[in-house]
Amino acid sequence: MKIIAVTLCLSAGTTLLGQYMDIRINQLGYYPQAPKIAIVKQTQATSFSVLRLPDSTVVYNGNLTAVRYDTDSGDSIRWADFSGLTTEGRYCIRLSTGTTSFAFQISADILREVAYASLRSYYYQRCSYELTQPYAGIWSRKAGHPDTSVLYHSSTGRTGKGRSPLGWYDAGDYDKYTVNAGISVANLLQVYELFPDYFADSTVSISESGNGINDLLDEVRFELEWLATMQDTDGGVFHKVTTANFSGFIMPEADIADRYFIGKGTAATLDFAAMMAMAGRIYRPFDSVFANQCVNMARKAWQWAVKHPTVAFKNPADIHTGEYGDNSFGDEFLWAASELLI
Ligand SMILES: [Ca+2]
Ligand SMILES: [Ca+2]
Repeated sequence: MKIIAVTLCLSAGTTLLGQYMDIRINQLGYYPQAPKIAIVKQTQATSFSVLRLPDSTVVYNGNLTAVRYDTDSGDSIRWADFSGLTTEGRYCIRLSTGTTSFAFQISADILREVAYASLRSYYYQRCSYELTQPYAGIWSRKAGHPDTSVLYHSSTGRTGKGRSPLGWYDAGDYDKYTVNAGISVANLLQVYELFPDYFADSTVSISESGNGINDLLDEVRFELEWLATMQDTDGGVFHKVTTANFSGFIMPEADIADRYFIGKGTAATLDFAAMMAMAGRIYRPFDSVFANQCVNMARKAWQWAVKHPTVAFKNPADIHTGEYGDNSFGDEFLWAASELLI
């Protein structure tokens, strides 16, 4: 009997879920002035209402579009366009068949939490850094990869060891790549330039929250401090700091294989020049000493690239981590020159 009761509950729940899923909404919600479209799989419905929650007052009525075929999903669907509803609040959609959607929000802050979570994702990627309460929650962990004794791989033309701590792990491994840093640092610093108050101090809950400095600038600085260690004395920039092979799925502190500075290349050097030029411009009001260092490093990198304009990075035979090769440097020259000129 128990088994039958559980089965009935599950099937009732599945049916309900199926009905909700017949109305596909943006589960994060909608900005008040943005287009608002729900996709309706229940094509026998012809009209819809939007109900304000929790009182279920109808605040908007509309007709569904004619049935159309969605080539991406392979479904026959109708659209419910409720862009005309611009009042902030919590709502659900009800079709003429009686089916209702999951609840959703209309709010001017609708993407704020996910934006903060996105920035905090870089905090979770910190190398040489222990993640602690209250910032890391269930993802608290020990520090890994101090990178205070990194070997110069023969591809660098140097011998011995150097320091390369801090920075963010790459997306799927514990290695650190200069060219990959380029896209993250550039996008984040551009967000700061466009919306300087969005990630104000203490918005994101990282260990530098409360220090009086914008939390985005704090997080990017963690990457820039690592990047500064990647420039060789001649101005050229190493392509990456990695182990010889990927570590596999182990905790950071368990990956104790030797780490190497590897290669130099035109792409890494120009990306570095661009990032440091941006940093010199953006951090100047808060730390002019650091800003001057960034500009000097950027210029030195640019000069190296002008003298070595076609050095394409290739993985040495004994290195099997991400290559991120590039044979075309026009885009990197354009980016670095632009940032240095601003
Ligand atoms: Ca801060
Ligand atoms: Ca390129």
